[in-house]
Amino acid sequence: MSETDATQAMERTPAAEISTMAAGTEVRVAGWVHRVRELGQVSFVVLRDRSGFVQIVYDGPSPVTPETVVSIQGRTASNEKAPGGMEVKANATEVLGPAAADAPISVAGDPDSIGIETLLDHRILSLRMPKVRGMFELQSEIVRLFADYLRGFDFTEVKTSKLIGSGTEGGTGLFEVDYFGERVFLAQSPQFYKQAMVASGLERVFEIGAAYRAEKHDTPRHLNEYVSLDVEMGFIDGIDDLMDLELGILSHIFDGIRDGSAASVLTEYGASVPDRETLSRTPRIDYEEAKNIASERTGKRLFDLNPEAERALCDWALAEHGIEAVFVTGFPRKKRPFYTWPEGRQTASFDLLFRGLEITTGGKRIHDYEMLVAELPKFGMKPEDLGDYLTIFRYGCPPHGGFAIGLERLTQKILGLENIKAASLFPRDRKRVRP
Ligand code: AMO
Repeated sequence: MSETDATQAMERTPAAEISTMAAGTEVRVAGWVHRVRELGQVSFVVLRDRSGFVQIVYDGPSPVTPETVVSIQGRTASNEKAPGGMEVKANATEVLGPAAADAPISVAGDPDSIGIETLLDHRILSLRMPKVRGMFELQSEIVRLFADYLRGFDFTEVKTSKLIGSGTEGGTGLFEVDYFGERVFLAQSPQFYKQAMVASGLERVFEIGAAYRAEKHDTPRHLNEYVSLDVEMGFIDGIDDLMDLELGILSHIFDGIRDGSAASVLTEYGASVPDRETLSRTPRIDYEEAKNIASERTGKRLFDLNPEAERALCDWALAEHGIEAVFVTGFPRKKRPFYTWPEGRQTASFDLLFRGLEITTGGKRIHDYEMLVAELPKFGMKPEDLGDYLTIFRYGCPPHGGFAIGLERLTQKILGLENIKAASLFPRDRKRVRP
């Protein structure tokens, strides 16, 4: 066996585990060169892998440069100045993937000192920054915990098509796609399909998928493509069932990230999440009451729950209930899509505002065929506009409702990010469709 083969065959030790090993152990570590420090007689290299960092020591100059992917064989040695008090003295270094020396941003730098546009312009490299990457490890946990919780209550995960024949959330904000000469759209939400799956007999479904909004504005809270965490449930009595369910989901997510593998990400961002008891105090207030509270707190007469009102309402909830979250219920009919269950001039619907931002919209749906057909003209719609959607209700559908949480908005608010774009791996906005 050649020396290289022997190196490859040795088990690879995760960087973060080196500090737990005895001095003098023969090890192989592999990863990216994070930082190089040349001191003449010796040089120090910080190696980065998925688990963390380890310090490597070379006699003389270092044979490696930043971002090169290397495999290093060596022996552990105590050094109180090394992370965790242990480093690796290199014996053999093999370059697995060389890196050019002209990187436009330094991966070892602090992402907070670089503007969001620069971070996004160089996304392939900025995603390597441990603090940036950590955000997506957290997101992976959020998604896992969301699914875990719902499966525990007999929800089935579905994946529905993102190519649709007609809009689900109103006619604006649709991206058109040329589908073999026919004009179709990218789904604004899985709204119709998740309802169809309740009526299919699954009764309880959830979906984690992309949603597309052709909104032209460029704000810190909008993306043109986002990940929607959708829930739909049959046989509900009303929207309190849905809000209770959402609090259960969020408590499970918050507990899971506070106490699990993503805890270090919260620490790095100096972030925290509410505990179960605090979250259970989230008030539920009517739309009109919400407007009054927001008007009072902003000193302006508000006719709508605009972003300023959302912030004012969360401040109010924190002051009055000790939680920076509030459910606003009973939105007026003209503010909700045609599929929402009407209650006089209002609707059986809600938004959840968290830390000053709407993170969820939900509601009870119209499941009665005749009632739905009668509602359509009020929205300037005809049954023909809806294709097969009405079939869901024509052939028997239970009372049902659901909601959708925007993954990036939730991440943004958990970590206290200024701009939602930071919480999207490869964000899509007015100017950006690559990388
Ligand atoms: P809505 O359109 O309010 O409701 O969207 C639900 C949630 O999705 C997120 N969201 C967005 N996130 C980033 N950028 C955007 N442009 C964007 N638009 C929406 C928000 C929002 O609260 N079908 C209904 C949901 C339902 O009733 O089940 C819907 O899509 O977090």
